[in-house]
Amino acid sequence: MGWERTTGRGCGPTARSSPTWPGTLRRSPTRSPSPSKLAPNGRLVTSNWNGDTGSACHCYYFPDSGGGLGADNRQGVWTYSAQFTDLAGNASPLSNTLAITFDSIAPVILPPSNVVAEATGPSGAVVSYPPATVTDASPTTVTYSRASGTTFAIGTTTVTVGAVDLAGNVAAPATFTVQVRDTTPPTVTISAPINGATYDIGVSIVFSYTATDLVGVTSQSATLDGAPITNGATINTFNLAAGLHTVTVTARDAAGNTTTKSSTFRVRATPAGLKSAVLAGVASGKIAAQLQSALIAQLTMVQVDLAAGNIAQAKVDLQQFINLVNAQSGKKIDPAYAAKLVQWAQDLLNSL
Ligand SMILES: [Ca+2]
Ligand SMILES: [Ca+2]
Repeated sequence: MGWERTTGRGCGPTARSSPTWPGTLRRSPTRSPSPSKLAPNGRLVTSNWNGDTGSACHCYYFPDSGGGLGADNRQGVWTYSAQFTDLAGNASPLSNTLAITFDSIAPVILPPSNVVAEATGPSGAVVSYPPATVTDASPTTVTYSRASGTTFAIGTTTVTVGAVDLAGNVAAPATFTVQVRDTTPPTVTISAPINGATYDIGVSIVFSYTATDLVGVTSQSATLDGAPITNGATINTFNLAAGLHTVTVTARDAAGNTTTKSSTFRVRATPAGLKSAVLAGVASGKIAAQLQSALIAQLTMVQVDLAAGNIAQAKVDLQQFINLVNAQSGKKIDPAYAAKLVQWAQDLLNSL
């Protein structure tokens, strides 16, 4: 029955007066008693339960809310008392009462919905989820194989929910999943060359970019006008024709998210830039030294014209520079270098 007495030895075998209930009923930690030991309201349930020779313990139960009691209808709260009868037939008063909840039905778990979270770092993300809904007539203890508010790795983790009620009935476990994924592409920032900027010839640009990702960049590459270039490489504008040029950076994370970012810049010679090209050409032997002063003087005239706001004369003087270079192409100026000088100067002329 799950009853115990806490003190005393119960009624003795030779008592002649009404025995006294020896103790206080208290609840056993076990689950509901066997239905076979239950009987209708007020009837004897068992006897000699304490084993004392010649004594009898009559245990009665009294439903607290009426109604019958049987194997199929024994869930709920019931109130019990005990009574002793000795060999002389003397009955003790009914003992104190004890309410017991009969519960043989396991809790039912409704797990929370599956959770999808965005990774916040290489280790995944801290994910919180709502509690499961657990239904039972009595209080329950609910457990989770992975606690809410902890770090879940990238990928899919199955969380198992368990529950047990006060009577020890164990619920069928339920599961839900926590998926941590990376859908955020890397962030690419190109600091040089500056998108939309114009660079004079002779200027060196240190190609510089950063590629970052919350989870991690797994690959990155860059091109200048379609040709591979590495981060930190120096872009020598002497090697670039006048006009627009583009650097493109592509970065990828482990999840395959890809970011492509470009910076388009313009190379346009100034008269000062053309002067530096002349000096570089002389220094490298692509322009005969005796031509240097004439070419530089012509470009100085262009500078003076522009400083005076005389655009028309600047165009005339710049055209004369072009004519001079063309006339010496293949003679005192290397033909390929002459072509570059002309292209730079013509672009400047067209812009005036
Ligand atoms: Ca239950
Ligand atoms: Ca990412």
